[in-house]
Amino acid sequence: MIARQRSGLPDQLAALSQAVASADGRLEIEDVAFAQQVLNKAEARLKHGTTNTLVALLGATGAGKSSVTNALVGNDVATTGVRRPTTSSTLGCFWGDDDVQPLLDWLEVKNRHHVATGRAPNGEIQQTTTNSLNGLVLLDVPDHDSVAVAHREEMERIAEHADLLLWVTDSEKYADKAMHDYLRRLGEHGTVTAMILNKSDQLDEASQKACVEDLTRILNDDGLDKAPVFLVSAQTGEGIPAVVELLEQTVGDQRAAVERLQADTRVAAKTLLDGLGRDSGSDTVPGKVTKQLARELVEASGLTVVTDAVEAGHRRDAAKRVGWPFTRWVRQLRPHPLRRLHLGQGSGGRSTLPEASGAQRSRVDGAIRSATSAVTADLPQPWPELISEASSPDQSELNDRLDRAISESVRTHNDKNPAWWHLVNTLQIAVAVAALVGLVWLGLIALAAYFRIPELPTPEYREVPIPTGLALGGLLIGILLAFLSGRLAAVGAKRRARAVRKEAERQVGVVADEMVINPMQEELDRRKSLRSQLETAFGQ
Ligand SMILES: Nc1nc2c(ncn2[C@@H]2O[C@H](COP(=O)(O)OP(=O)(O)O)[C@@H](O)[C@H]2O)c(=O)[nH]1
Ligand SMILES: [Mg+2]
Repeated sequence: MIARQRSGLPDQLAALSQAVASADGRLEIEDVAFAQQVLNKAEARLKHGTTNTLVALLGATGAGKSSVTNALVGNDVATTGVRRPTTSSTLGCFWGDDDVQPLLDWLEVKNRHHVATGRAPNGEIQQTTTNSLNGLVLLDVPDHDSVAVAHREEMERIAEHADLLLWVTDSEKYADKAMHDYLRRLGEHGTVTAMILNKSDQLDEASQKACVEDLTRILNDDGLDKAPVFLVSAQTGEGIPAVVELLEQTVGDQRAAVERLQADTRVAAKTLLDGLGRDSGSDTVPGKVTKQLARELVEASGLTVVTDAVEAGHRRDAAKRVGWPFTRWVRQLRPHPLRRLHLGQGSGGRSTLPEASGAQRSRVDGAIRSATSAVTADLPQPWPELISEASSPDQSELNDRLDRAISESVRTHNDKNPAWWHLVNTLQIAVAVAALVGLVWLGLIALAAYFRIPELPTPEYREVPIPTGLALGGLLIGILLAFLSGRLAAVGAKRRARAVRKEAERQVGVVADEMVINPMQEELDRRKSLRSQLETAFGQ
């Protein structure tokens, strides 16, 4: 028998148990239930330790199970022949200590026989307590082909719980379809399966050889290439010592129980792995899907309306600070563009971005759908459904969060008015004051002339009368300054709008990640960890 790493079983069982725990809704119910059965059985079987080895004799009616039992026990403990009342229940023959009883209780085998005999080196049966077969529990099981449902159920139950499956057949029955159908399902159990070709006394040497070869070939086809074939005659005792040797080795190794459970674990893991579908290779949401989704969400969230308002608002704010002081108030008559969207300074709460139109909403839906199908294209059900469910956010929550992302990004870039505004403002006021002083001065001169008051002295600077210079210069410089500042502010407005757009795109990207991409990724991660757990359970 080829031994698998004994220490592997606890890890395999732990991994299978983890997979079962997260399998709900993700793997086939029956497959998960089967895996759970394996886990339960393993737990129960291992509780009884591996000092005893349960060997089940399985096969069709009349193959010689009971006769082989008797030959191995060295005593007629099992009733043989065509009509036997005992074959409706299992007979358990045990070698060695009585402490095997709890194990037989677990197996629900009531019919028990303590074997207190052994074989002397010369092959003779003798009374003994020290025996190389101590720890062996040989189970004479009801017929595999029994027409009675209860018998077949009993046979299947024992076959399910035994550590080593010892099939008994003969030259007439060895190709039996029912037996090989059963064996094929045990493809992983090669190391805990052996075949006894009984009644060798009925065959000449050539036929014996042909039978063994044929049976070996069929077993290979069944996937049980590791299962040995023993040519035996229960009647003459031929070949029995080889079977005894196998049993001694198996009992001595104390590995059959673990190997049996490992084989079961592999079958359960393999079935679940098959249900998981093939490894599609990519288990992360592609970067371009993430980017495309964020882009679509930005478009659908009405960001352009907002950045236009940011730009206009910036120009309006600039005009207020650096515009021509005499006409500043005109622009302030109309409401602030951002305030109108409830996005301006000091405006809290929900913004009044245009409600998502039907077209925008379906654009969002479409974007999410195409992100989902890009990710699930290669996956079998139920994964596309699970992933699409995970990545379908609540519409109003999504709108809310997009809205907030945009308000946030406007706020981030709201209160950083450029420093030059202050400087130009001071300059504008100084220039305006100069213009006013000039105008008032000129007014006074005009007034004096009107009332024929002696002419006021008009000082000059380089032949330009100072009041005239102040008035005209002040007005001209003020207008020029306002014009130039306006140009500069327009550039600044564009830059601020761009910054808001960039920040909004970043924040919308975060929303897209949190509400769509991450839930999708989590489901993909779950599939990935299921796969790795099942691969561990399979023993890879
Ligand atoms: N010739 C011959 N007959 C056998 C041998 N083993 C069993 N038989 C006979 O085959 C019949 C069925 O045997 P049994 O042990 O009851 O088969 P079971 O139904 O598998 O338990 C009985 O009549 C046995 O005497 C054998 O090695 N050689
Ligand atoms: Mg029998």
